[in-house]
Amino acid sequence: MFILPSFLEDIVQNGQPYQAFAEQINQFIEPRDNFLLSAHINADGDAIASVVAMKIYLEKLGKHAVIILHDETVDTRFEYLKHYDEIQCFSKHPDLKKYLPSGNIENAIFLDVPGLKRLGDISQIVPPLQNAIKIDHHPSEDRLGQIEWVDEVASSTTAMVYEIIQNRNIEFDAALASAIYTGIVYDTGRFSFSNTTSRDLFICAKMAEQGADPVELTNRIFFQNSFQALKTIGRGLSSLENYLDGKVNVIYLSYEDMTQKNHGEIEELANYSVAIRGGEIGLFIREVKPNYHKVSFRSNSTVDVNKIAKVFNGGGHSRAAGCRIEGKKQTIIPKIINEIASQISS
Ligand SMILES: [Mn+2]
Repeated sequence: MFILPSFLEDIVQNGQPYQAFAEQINQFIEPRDNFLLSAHINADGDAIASVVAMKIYLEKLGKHAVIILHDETVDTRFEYLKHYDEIQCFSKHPDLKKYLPSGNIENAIFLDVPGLKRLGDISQIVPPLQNAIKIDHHPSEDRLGQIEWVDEVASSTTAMVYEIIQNRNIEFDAALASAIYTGIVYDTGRFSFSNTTSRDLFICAKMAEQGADPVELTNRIFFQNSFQALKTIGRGLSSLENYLDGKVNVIYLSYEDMTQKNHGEIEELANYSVAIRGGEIGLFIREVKPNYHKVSFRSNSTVDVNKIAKVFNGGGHSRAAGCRIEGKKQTIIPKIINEIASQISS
């Protein structure tokens, strides 16, 4: 156990100290049991780690939780996390009795997800508002619970879960510390994105003291690709094209290019799309089904890519967002570039 220095307890985000939210959330959890834990579709490192960390915390409090996601497959880079094997897929009829003594979902904690659309199938089993809470750092889309702690400045949802746990002075064992470290190192792009704060470094230093291994975790997440994935990354890099006088750079992979199994392993290409001098916005577009594209937006500048993604029914953060678009490469790229051009000029 460690005690936060008082100046950190007083840090204020969005007008309220962390501790006020953490306290409220702990008061919600304490009298309850039989929790559903869930996160956004295509769960990433922060979504998975925040859910896992919450499950470990609930267990330490003597409570029971089932993790159910929309996704049929979960990124195998995170298989080292405790409870990874217990992540259930909604469409495969999860066994509630195995995890919940009551056999039913009574309460829910939604993590790293701004609204119903991003929950996918899980939106079908959302309990009444008074029995649910949301902890997230995306711009909010729907109300999902009676308490909503939404902090758009937080680096990651996992960093917010840390605040909730430390509010109760619970011991961080190695499994919990590794989950917290994973979510933060993932969502900050190993402490390189603009969302990285001294607070994240502080938390991760504490987690390293409690048994998280920074070398092992960073390498597992970022530097252990399959042979096929690295070849695909190479094809993506050689596809690079620029638009709007070099302000926008595009990496494109066709359906035939996508030969690697784990799509999570090539998402680094999104970050390469803005790793170009003079570039302001990067697009990583891949054809995940014939004539159906997944698009990742990255912004280096003041351009809010969440706004652009929203035009195409997607969303995310101001500097990193995504959407899905139907159509052929030749039609969707000009559509997106035109939208960016109009947003830059307005
Ligand atoms: Mn996140």
